[in-house]
Parts: sequence; structure tokens; C-alpha cells
Amino acid sequence: MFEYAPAPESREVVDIRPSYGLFINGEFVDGSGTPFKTVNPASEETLAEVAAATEADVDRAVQAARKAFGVWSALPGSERAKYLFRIARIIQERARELAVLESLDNGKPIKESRDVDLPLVAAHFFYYAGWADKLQYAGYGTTPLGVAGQVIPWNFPLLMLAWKIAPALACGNTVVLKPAETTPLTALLFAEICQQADLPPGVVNIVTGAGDTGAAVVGHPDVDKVAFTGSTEVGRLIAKSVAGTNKKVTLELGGKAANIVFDDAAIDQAVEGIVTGIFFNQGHVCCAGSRLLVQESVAEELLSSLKRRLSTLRLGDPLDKNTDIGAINSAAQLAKIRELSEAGEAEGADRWSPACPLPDKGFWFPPTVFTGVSQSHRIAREEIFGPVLSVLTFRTPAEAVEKANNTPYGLSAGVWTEKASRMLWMANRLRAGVVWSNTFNKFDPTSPFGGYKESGYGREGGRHGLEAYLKEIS
Ligand code: TXE
Repeated sequence: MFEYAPAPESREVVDIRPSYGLFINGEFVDGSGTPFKTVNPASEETLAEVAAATEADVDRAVQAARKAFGVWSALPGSERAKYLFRIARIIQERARELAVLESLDNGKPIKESRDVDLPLVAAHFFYYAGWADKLQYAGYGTTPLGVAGQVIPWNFPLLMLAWKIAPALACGNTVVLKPAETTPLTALLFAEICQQADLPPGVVNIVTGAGDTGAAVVGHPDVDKVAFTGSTEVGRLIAKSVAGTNKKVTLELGGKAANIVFDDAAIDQAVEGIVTGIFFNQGHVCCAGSRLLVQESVAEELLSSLKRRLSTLRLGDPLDKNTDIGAINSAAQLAKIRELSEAGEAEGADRWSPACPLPDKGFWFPPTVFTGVSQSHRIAREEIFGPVLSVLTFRTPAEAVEKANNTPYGLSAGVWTEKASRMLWMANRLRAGVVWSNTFNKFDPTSPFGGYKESGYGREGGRHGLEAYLKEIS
């Protein structure tokens, strides 16, 4: 049998310092809080100690951003574009280093950080660089909001940073960004890239810390715009904390997307789409296709094909180029996935995983499929945010729509059918910000992304993403 076994990517390509400070006004400075450790979830080894920003530190960062706003917003768009293009090019030059660091801190397979995350990160900076000098000619208002306070999660640390920082800067805003506490390292390497690009001090500030640091960022009175991606619970807290202020807010929260397969779909392609939909990034994806809705007449065929495919997935070392499924990001997330999976069994669904040895150290969960799931089960209703698929069946398109929309969330959906008329019929009825047609988890900087219902509000990406960072839009 042919065995493809390229060497693992080397940890040595990235120089991880033992400790990191906050990035304020163009410099790394000490934080006043108690530093915290960030670990490699695949080995539980400490990667580095990271400064924690207190309210006073956040205040310093916001003041630096406020001061820089005067300079940055006064630059012609073409000048801001030059900085953004420069950042994009440095990201491309340092892509290998960034990808390895992302996989070490997050646990995601290197082939994903290398082939998906990093190219998209660079693409977002290129795309919004292209907008910086065209806003007024494209009929947009050109008045930035001021200081943007941005709080991001751990599932796509660098990509979420790019979604937030690139449009903010293109429109002339300055930024205070807080990365998630389990994945702060690539944001700090990005801070070094800002220095390398000679970005004026204070335009980008990175404050590391836990939820209290995030609360200090969004609650700061001199922050004009709040952008948050994370849990629906924290999103609600943020919405309450900014109520009655003049802050403009975008929230991108959880999801429980339906991936809907009709009997006329190309089954092999649909199987690949289901795998990408829920097992990409260990299922740590807000728009993951975590509910498979399959038409009853093809359910058996599709499931046996899916199970065969899942038996070929390789779980293990995120730096191994063969790895398909990496580590779960944290012990807390692993506990949540375990708890919900146990609830699935207790509620009577059938649990299946391929034979899949798990490494002794680190946080791991095998690809898991639940069949016999009913709509009232917790695994059909709650966001698991792990490699766990809940399978339900339907008979008619109307039933598929009803089941797909039977969720408090509304971020994404996928439809697999060879009939264009059916595709359009479904897309017009699914209450989801994105409906993928014969594909899943496809992202592009030119497309807007965001939710309905409890998945949040506002759009990021594309020209719609500019609206979140401009005072008026005509
Ligand atoms: O999210 P949190 P957690 C979902 C997913 C996951 C669950 C919990 O279901 O299992 O949320 O994950 C910062 N004010 N998603 O606990 O706490 C926090 O420090 C301001 C879906 O990691 O929402 C981090 O930087 N900020 C999601 C960020 O919020 C606060 C991605 C996200 O953490 C804060 C992640 C506060 N009061 C989890 N408390 C998606 N939509 O992609 C925490 N934070």
C-alpha cells in the first residue's frame, strides 16, 4: 500500500518567547494583572506566559488609540492602503511561522492553518486595502467611527483578528483588540508585524487577558465601536452593557447549522461536504454543519458512506501534515463536548465513532456521529462546538425547512441537490445568514457573513463589512 508520510512541520520555524507583554502605542509593555499561561492543547505543555491587562492597562491602550485616531483618520485612503498592503505582504512572507504558531496555540491541523487560515488572513488585508482609497468613489461615507474595541474567540485566532482589524483600519478607525485567553500568541506576532510594517504607534493595540479584560475593552467610555465574536451568553452581556450608549455594535455568536442532503444530491460530494462541515477545525466553527438533515430515502446509503469516510480520518499531532483532526482547544471545551455527548446517549440517540486511538496527553475527542436524534434532544438544539454530528431525517422539502429553522440560531445552512429550482426554493426559506449550495464552510473576503436570531447581528466581510466601521453610508 502506498503511504504518504511527509515530515512533520517544525516547531523550530517559530521563535516563541518565554513571556509576552501587552502591545500598546507601538511597543510591548508590562501588564498590571497576574500573567497567565497559554498551553499547547495537543501536549498540555506551557508555550509562554502572557501579560494580563487590567482596566488601567485597557485605558492606556484606548488613550493610545484615541491619539492615533487623529493621525490615522486624517491620512488619505491611498496612504492607509499602503500600510494594509504592506501588512498583507508581510503576512504572506511570514505565513509558515504564523501557521505553525497558530497550530501550536490552538491545536488545529497544520494543513488547515497553512492552507485555509493563513491564505484567508492575507486575503482579508489585501481586500480591505483595496477599499481604503475607494470609499468615497464607491458612494460610501468616509467618516470613520473612532476607536474600535474588538474581542475575539479562540477558534480562528488570526482569521478573526483579520476580519476585525482589516476593515476597521481601511475605514480610518484605530483598534484595541483582545484575543482569547487560550490563543493569544498569533495576535502578539501580528503586533510585531505591525511594527515591521511601520504602522503608526497606537493604530493597533493588543491587550491580552481573560473575560474581565474583554469587559473593560467593550465598556470603556471612549470606545466608539464594539465588535465581538464569541458565545451567545457573552454576546448578550455585551449587548446589555452597551445599551444606552452611542456605541455601534456587531455581534457574531453561536450556531447550530443544518446541512441538508436531498435524494438527488451527488452523494460522494455531499459526504465530503458533511465531513468539511462538521469535522473541519474539530468542529470549533460557529457556522459548522452540526445537524445533518438527510432525506429518508437516501439516509442509509449516505450514512454508510459517511462512516466509511470517517474511518479514514487521521487524528493526532497538529504539526503532522497528514493530520485531519487536531486537538480540542482547551480542557473546558473538551468537558463541554463530553457533557453534551453523554446527554445525547442519555436521551436515547445512538453514538458512533470510528476506531480512533487518542493520544495520552492533550485534549482529544474522536469524530462522533449521533443517529436516531430527535429535535428535542440537547444535541439537536445546543451548540456543541466540537467534532460531533447529529443526524435527523426528513421526507419533504417543507419538512427540511421546518426542521432546519427549528433552532434559536441562524448563522448558516447548506443544501445538497442537483435541482437549481429546489436550491433557490430552499435558500429563500432558510433563516440563515449564509446558505451554501453544494458546498460548506466556504469563506471569501468579498462575501458578507453574519447571523439571524441568536447568532447575532451586523455583517463582517465584503462591502457590507465596511458599514460597521463608518459613520454614515450613502
Ligand atoms: O466563549 P466566550 P468561550 C461558543 C461555543 C463555546 C462557547 C464557550 O459554543 O463552546 O461559546 O466558549 C471574551 N466581556 N463560541 O467560553 O467566553 C473571552 O475572553 C467581554 C462560539 O471561549 O464568549 C474571549 O476573548 N468579553 C464562538 C471571547 O470573549 C468577554 C467562538 C470569547 O469567549 C467576556 C467561541 C465579557 N464579559 C465560542 N467574557 C463563535 N461564534 O465562533 C469573555 N469574554
